Amino acid sequence: MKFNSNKITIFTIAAVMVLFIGISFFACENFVPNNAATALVNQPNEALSGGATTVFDQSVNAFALPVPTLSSQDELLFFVGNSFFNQNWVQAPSSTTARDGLGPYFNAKSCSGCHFKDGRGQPPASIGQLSEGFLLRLSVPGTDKNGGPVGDKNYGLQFQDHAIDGLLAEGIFQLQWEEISGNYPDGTTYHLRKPIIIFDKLNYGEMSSDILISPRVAPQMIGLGLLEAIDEKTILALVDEQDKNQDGISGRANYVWNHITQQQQIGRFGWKANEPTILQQISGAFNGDIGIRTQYFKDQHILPTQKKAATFPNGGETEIDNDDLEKLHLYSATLAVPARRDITDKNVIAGKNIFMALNCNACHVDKMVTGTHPKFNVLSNQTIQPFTDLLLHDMGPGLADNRPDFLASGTEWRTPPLWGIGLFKTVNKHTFYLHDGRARNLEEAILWHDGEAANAKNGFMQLKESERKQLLQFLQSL
Ligand code: HEC
Ligand code: HEC
Ligand SMILES: [Ca+2]
Ligand SMILES: [Ca+2]
Ligand SMILES: [Ca+2]
Repeated sequence: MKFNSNKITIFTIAAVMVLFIGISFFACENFVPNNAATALVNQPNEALSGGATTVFDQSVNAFALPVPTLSSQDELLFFVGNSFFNQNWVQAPSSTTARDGLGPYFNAKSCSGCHFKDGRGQPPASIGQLSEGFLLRLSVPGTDKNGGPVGDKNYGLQFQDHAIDGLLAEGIFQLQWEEISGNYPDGTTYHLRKPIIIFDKLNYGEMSSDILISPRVAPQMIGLGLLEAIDEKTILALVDEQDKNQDGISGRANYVWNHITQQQQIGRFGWKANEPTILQQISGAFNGDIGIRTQYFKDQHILPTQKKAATFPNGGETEIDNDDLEKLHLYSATLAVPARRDITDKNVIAGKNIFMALNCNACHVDKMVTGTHPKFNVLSNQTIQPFTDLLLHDMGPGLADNRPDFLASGTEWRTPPLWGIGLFKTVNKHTFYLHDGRARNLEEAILWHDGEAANAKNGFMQLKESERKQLLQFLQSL
């Protein structure tokens, strides 16, 4: 393996050390960059990505299982929550009042319509195809009174491409793809693609000329309660806003508005860490994605140009009651993380060494210990391998959506957890990665890294082809 210079290696070691002070010291022991052959042996519990909450299913249901340590009572609630996740909401009025109130504007009729099999969504393949877990966030420049984005006057904060019978959807969009090619230093060619969003139809007037659009796919639902159980101070210990250790990486936390508690709070969920809690994320999803009102979000967001929508019947002031919302909350927090596979394969082990040596784990942090989960105690005190720091990083202009979201700038994204990414193909029958699904495989996902991750990307490009393969094999084992 080639390295840019010894300096980078030293910085890397320093980075790893700084990152893990306050958490633990084991990462340094792992770190044997120049001798892949003798390097890292697997740690005890290497396969247990979710600690004692890990499950061992590698099938199409790998993301759909409850943590095995749930009490039998909570397991029952989990399965009721599961039915709320899967059920299609219908237009009011309906004889099935327990699930009416869809819309008036919406993106999908159920959570699982986007988070299919609790897995990863994908961008629409062709015009006219229903998007499976893909949506467009919208805003205009500026911030609202809580520091969040400001909606477009005719289309709000999200483009809803469906509406109930009798109303026009907000419109139709399609993606076109710009192809980009490049070469590795060894001469091998690679190809990338970048989406261009085209609105074929806008049914409620013009969009602002300074509209900001952020395309996003639905993330996999696993391990979310574990991420919520990480203490704030554990996350903040990873912040290096001034890049004091000079490794080029300066992660910072997003702070977002918690509508439920009415205060600023560290953001953890969403592609820009734009949501503070699972409860708010799922209530927001009901409201924005399906048009279902909860105790927390009662506004139907009917804009002045959409007044006709207000004349249609709705499912009541709240369209799902709080008891049922809490079951979905438990469900969303306790979907288990599947165990790693092939951990004794020598290529996988070599790939992990390369991952550490390239400092990928400065952002994709390989080990953390959860604190106390305020609600679901089985998630507390777990040693987990999430491969995220939950922080925002400037990823360069290529990935930028140029749409700020609370403190996240137009070029910043939250490091996504890498646990489970090798199973997308099994669970969701595709291998699209990154916030908008532009990467067609893991290799393309790495090649899009830039900005704070430029060193890591350049290090990857300078690897021998066989070493690149080993790194990808390691990622497949997650
Ligand atoms: C139209 C597709 C769609 C529907 C329907 C949908 N989601 Fe999502 N979901 C997304 C997208 C896209 C994101 C990423 C949002 C962002 O970055 O702002 C997301 C994010 C999430 C997250 C945060 C995951 C993470 O890793 O940060 C949770 C939890 C979630 N959704 C739960 C739900 C639940 C529960 C429902 C049903 C009430 C639901 N979603 C309905 C598309 C959808
Ligand atoms: C500076 C922080 C940083 C470093 C260093 C970094 N990444 Fe990432 N990584 C990110 C962020 C942020 C994203 C999400 C970007 C997006 O979706 O636009 C990401 C996305 C990914 C994804 C796609 C995940 C998904 O769920 O779609 C993979 C795979 C990945 N990184 C692997 C790596 C590897 C391998 C390395 C080392 C060669 C690396 N990363 C180094 C921050 C980093
Ligand atoms: Ca409704
Ligand atoms: Ca809208
Ligand atoms: Ca740094």
